[in-house]
Amino acid sequence: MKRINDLESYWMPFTANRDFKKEPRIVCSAEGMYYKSLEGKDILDATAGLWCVNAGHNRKRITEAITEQASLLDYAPSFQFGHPKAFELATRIAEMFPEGMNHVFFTNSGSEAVDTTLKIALAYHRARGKGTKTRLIGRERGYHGVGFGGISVGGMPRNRQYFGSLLNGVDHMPHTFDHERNAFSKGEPDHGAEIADRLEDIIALHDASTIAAVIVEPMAGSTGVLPPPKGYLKKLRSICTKHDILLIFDEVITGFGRLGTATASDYFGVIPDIISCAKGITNGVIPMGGAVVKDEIYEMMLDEADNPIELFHGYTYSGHPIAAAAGLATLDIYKEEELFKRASELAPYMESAVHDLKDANHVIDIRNIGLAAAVELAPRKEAVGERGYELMKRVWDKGVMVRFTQDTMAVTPPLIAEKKHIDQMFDATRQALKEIN
Ligand code: PXG
Repeated sequence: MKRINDLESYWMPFTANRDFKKEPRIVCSAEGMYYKSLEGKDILDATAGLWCVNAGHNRKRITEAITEQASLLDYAPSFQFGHPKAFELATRIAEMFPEGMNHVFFTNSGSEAVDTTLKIALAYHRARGKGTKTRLIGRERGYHGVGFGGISVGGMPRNRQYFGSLLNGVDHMPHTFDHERNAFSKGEPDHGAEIADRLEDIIALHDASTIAAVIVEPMAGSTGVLPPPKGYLKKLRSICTKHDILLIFDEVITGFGRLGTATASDYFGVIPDIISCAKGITNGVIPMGGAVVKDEIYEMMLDEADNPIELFHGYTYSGHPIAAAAGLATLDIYKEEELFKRASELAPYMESAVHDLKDANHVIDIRNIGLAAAVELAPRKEAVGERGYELMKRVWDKGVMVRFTQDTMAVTPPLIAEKKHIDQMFDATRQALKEIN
């Protein structure tokens, strides 16, 4: 018989399983800004789960909504049938997202949302008689989830190198990180708008008639919080428009308030053609994602379809009733508590608190935008990521959960955070930095 506390059977994602299972970090409950660990210790959530628990933990309104929904309608198929809450949630998202983007295709995760955006882009061009437009352009250091589409357009080497040849017909723009010119920038860095022009080189190489879409995170999150250089996204937008290429913003992290606005598109004043979203859509309580498209795309697909079913795509759980109920309750909270505004009001405080770490041990760069901040450490010689991993464990021992990608720490608290929580996060980090070599 298995022991209850046997940790072996669960193969944990994106985790050093051996190391974790020797020294597990397990949480058993959560409330507001805090988790409770297995040992009964309060752990401050400086990562909003994995960038998803934007309204904080255990919100009664959401838990009640899902309980009620489960006993009313537990499941309904979304192919050829419907249920009210999926329609209602799509309408509510459309109201919140940029003007003219009024159609939502539901998925169950960010990875599926991204793959959905790419498939819509291909099918759209084909429907309008431009079926040669099939190439997809991503960006170095981009993270678009872990589906084959997402890792193909993504630019995180380790997420790609183990998995064969991926999709063909994909190219990548250069990333926008420029340590020399932009280290310790606050908000959008001053230098690098011209990096967008490299897209013109890629178009010149392949010809616009072969390119369907460009996909970027408006703020690159997973790679370590890289806000776009000033003017960069506007340039991407105009190059895509000029060449009849769809622009996709992957807003899985930035959607629903991370930058203090409903979307990053809003924040930067740049409207893409398709947006992928997930995470904050349900406050992380039930898995859900979506692809939100411009009206022209939806209408073109419906007008030009060669079959009554206009898009041969969908998931068993697209628009799941319990996820939809969680989504509606979540959007109610965002609205009533004005959490996006609250995030934008707290952002300057977090900016100054994180930049106070400038002189701490090992720190080589600090970046921030909205309620997202990164502290980058110098890697140890021939052991990239080791120092970051050690710091993450130390900070956990001090009662704070932070997230590391290699040697870059990301702090992305729930939008309900208060100044005292921000202080606690960075005090713990400062202390831990003193303790590691
Ligand atoms: N796109 C973006 C921009 C993301 O950040 C995904 C797609 C995939 O979403 P799913 O729901 O399939 O995981 C993501 C996910 C981190 C971290 O530490 C970030 C993500 C997931 C896990 C960890 O930065 N983002």
